This record gives sequence, C-alpha cells and structure tokens, in this order.
Amino acid sequence: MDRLVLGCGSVGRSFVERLLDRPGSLLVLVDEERRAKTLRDAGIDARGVDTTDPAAVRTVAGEVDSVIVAHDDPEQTRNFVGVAREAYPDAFVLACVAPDATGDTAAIEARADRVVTYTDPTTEFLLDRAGDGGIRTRRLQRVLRNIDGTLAVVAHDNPDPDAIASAVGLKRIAEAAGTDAEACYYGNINHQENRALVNLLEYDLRNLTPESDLSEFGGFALVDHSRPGVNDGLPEDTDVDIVVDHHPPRAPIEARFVDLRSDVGSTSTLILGYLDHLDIDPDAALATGLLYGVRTDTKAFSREVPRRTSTPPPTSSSSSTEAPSNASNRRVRPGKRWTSSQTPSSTDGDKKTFSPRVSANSPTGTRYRRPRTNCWR
Ligand SMILES: [Mn+2]
Repeated sequence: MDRLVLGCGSVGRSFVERLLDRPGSLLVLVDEERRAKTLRDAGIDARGVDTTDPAAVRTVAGEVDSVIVAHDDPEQTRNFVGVAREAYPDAFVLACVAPDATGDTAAIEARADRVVTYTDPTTEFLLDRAGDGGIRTRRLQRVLRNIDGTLAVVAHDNPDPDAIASAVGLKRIAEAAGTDAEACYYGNINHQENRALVNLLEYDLRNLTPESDLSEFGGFALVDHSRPGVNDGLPEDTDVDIVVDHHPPRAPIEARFVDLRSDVGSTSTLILGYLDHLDIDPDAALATGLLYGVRTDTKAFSREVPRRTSTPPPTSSSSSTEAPSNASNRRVRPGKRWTSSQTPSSTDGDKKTFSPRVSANSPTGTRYRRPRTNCWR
C-alpha cells in the first residue's frame, strides 16, 4: 500500500479526493463500517476498523509507505498521528491541520514527519510525494543510520552480477549514511564472467563461511534474496534489518526495512533508484557493476522492463499559444511554485520550461510526471 489515510472527516475527505487522481494505491481507514461504506460508494477504497488500535490498523492495512492524517479536530489528528507512528515507525507521516488550528499542535509536530495546513503551498507537493520512492529512500536511510556497528550486506549464495553489484551499491549507500558496511557472500563466485567482474572492478567482497563469527556485525541486510538461511549461509533466526529484492517472496518477510518489488527486473534497479534519490554519484566501478547487473537480470532490457505509461507534454513550439514562446521566458524563474497542473517539462539546465495545463494538452489525458524529484535530499 502506498498511502494510508487515517480518520476521514470533512477535511480528510477533501484530501482523499485530491489524492485519488494521483498515481499509487490508497486506503482510507475510519472508525465505523457505515462511514467506510459511504466512502466505498463514492469509489474510495475504505474500511472500518478501530483506528485507536495500532495493531488493528497494521493488520488491516499491511505495509504502507506513507500515512496521511487529516481530521477536522486537532485533538483527533494528534491521536491519529500517535497511532500512525506506533503502527509504522518507518513510514512518512504527514499531518494536515486547519490554518487556525488551536490546541496542542506541538504534540503533532513532535511525532509527524511534516505538518502542513491545507492552505500551505507545499501541501500539494507533499501530497504528490506521499507514496513516492523518495520517501522509501528516506526510510532506508533512517534504518541505516540506526545500525550500531558494521552492517553486513549479504548477497545470495554463489552470487550473480546483480547480487554482487547490489551488495556493493548498498554498502556505498550505508557509508553515505555514516554506517560502516561490508559486502558479503557465502559460497563461491564460479563463473569466469563474474570473477572477471569482481577482479576488474576491484570489488572488496568478503567471503563468509559457516565458521565466520557473525557477532562482529551490528546489522544484516539481504540483497537479491529475502530470507536468512534460504540461499545464504546465515542462521535462519538472524535478525535482519534490511531486505532489498525483486524475487516474489515464498513466505512473509521480516525486517525493519523491506523493499521487495517483484515487478522490477533487477535488484540493481532498486539500488540505482536509491542512489538517484540520495544524489550519490556512483564511481565508475559501481556504475559499471550495476549496469551489468541490470543487463544480465533483464536479459539486456527485454524482461521485466516497465512500459512507458505517461506521455510527455507537447513541446512549446507545437502546443498552443498558451505556452511561452520567447526563449528567455522559458527559463524557470527562481521562486516560481509548481502546482499539480504546472509541471516542469525538463530538468535539463538550459531547457527548463513550463508547460501549463499539460494534462489538458496531453493526447492521452495522463499527466506527465517528471521522472525524478529533488525532494528529501
Ligand atoms: Mn537479481
């Protein structure tokens, strides 16, 4: 689940309606089944549950990336933020309050990741980002920072290029978060190509054996597989901190951070996404390994490669007179705010343009989305 909305009064309802046309999944939890049914009748996925009980919320909603709390009553908002934080310690919690909210807003601010009012210009931006990969990356970073000691980033047994590059990539991300890490594997690297990959790129990999003393590690991350003791040499009861994988799981996965996307072609793709969101430039060796990981696991981009679903906006020369035609006008003015109907059509230095009313001009009616954001850095 990308986004969970807790408590849905009239304020919450207006937020939910603003969220409905955004990409990603959305679930609304309310106290009474009767109100859930009213929302479902309006086409909103809603369920009735005791929203004061974090365990019940978690059971019904499962894993979520972001929780949005928007209740008319600030007191209730405070309670829901508490429930959200307890149910989902790593989720991004966004609280929306009225501009003239009275009472204990400090308590809301203390536990939510962001508090906005619905007149705040950043609200639309944050609603867009809730459920977005940038937030997932921020949660990964939070878990990495809390590792006490050296993180063992463990690839699966006899690792293939995707597992090797992902382990080296996650080690790099951990180090950027201030956590020491080692890229590890059990078994052997047998294939000549894989040996050449490790040797030519001078990867520093640690070969663990059943005799290895694991107590020297402060945490464990699994890449390109998801369960300790299954396709790696770790004890099955290893307390796993992080799982990053693209294989469909055969059993529930337990870890403090789990990013398991079976519709993605390689684990290297997921690692590249984090590097991108964190603005970490991989060195040539890491970039080469990750590219090789993507290539081999996707059979040279022919397998599990997402189809392009959005249509770029028309260029300013071909669109209507509403689009700015003068080159100097096409530059982004500092301080200009984007709204959901004004999306910058390019991030390329000289060519930053605005294409107003993109969705209206787009032949398919889908809103063009900028491929990456610079939020959460
Ligand atoms: Mn793989």
